[in-house]
Amino acid sequence: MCSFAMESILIIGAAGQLGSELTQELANIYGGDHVIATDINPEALEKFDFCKSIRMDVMDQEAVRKVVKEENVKQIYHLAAVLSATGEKKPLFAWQLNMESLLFILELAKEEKLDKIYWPSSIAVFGPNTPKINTPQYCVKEPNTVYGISKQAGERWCEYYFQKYGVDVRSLRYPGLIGYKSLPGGGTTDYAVDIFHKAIAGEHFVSFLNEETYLPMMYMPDAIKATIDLMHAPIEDIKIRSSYNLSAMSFSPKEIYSSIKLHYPDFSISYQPDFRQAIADSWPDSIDDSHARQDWGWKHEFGLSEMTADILKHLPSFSF
Ligand code: AKB
Repeated sequence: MCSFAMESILIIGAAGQLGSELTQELANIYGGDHVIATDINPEALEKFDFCKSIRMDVMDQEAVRKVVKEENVKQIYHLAAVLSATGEKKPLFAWQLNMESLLFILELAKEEKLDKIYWPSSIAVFGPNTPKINTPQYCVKEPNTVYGISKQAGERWCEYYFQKYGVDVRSLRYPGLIGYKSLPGGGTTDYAVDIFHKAIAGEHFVSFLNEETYLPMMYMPDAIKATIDLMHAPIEDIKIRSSYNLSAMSFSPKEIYSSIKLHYPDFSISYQPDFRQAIADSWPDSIDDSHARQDWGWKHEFGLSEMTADILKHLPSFSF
């Protein structure tokens, strides 16, 4: 008698900022029995009581291959990465983790004939010579962070595996992601999450970016919706196989502070730019995402004031 494991979706790096919320949404859609949350940190996996969870290091190729085969994995969301600020502190490690893991997952998808792969790219693929305002999909990209270089190279590999081997890999260039259900780690846009925690704790906020630094940003529910919409779009609608520009809003530390101050009038801020200022200065102020809107119907919901009101409504009673 032979038995077949039901088809599964594997999330690598599930305990991170994006993974925590995406895993929940995938379990809502497909059922917890079909979703496997994996992360290198075993304690962080405790929150995934609504789906399967396995402690797994993406650099342990045999372990990943074993899970894919034994659990009949058909789709992988590969979210594990070192982000921009941490990447500048550990450049060789960031390159190794970000690149080797992606290449391995693409190769595995080819060998095992997986249905679909999702891999996040970022606005970090752009650099100081990129047009800063309404940055187009196709333009000069000369990233000067290790994270950005790894995302740019990763995009080329994604397109290569699609064109040469037919691997259905899909990707979005996320702006800074802001949510209240999980904490980011090691990014340049993280200040826009930290600021809410300081506001509700009644504490002063010190911004590591100066007051006029505009960056593209997105509220997490929009990012989750974009990811699911992209992955559900018919294959013929996906015209870009590197990664899609994606946009919702753009603001500076001063503007998000003002938005929060409307709800918390005593909230105070000061500015002490550090090494992350140079990273932010090399990235676009705003993004043109018309290809995503045309090809698969992307539409964002939240702007700065809607996001601020929603976070300040939920964060005070949310426990990590
Ligand atoms: C970071 O700041 O490194 C990330 C990103 C924009 O990809 N949030």
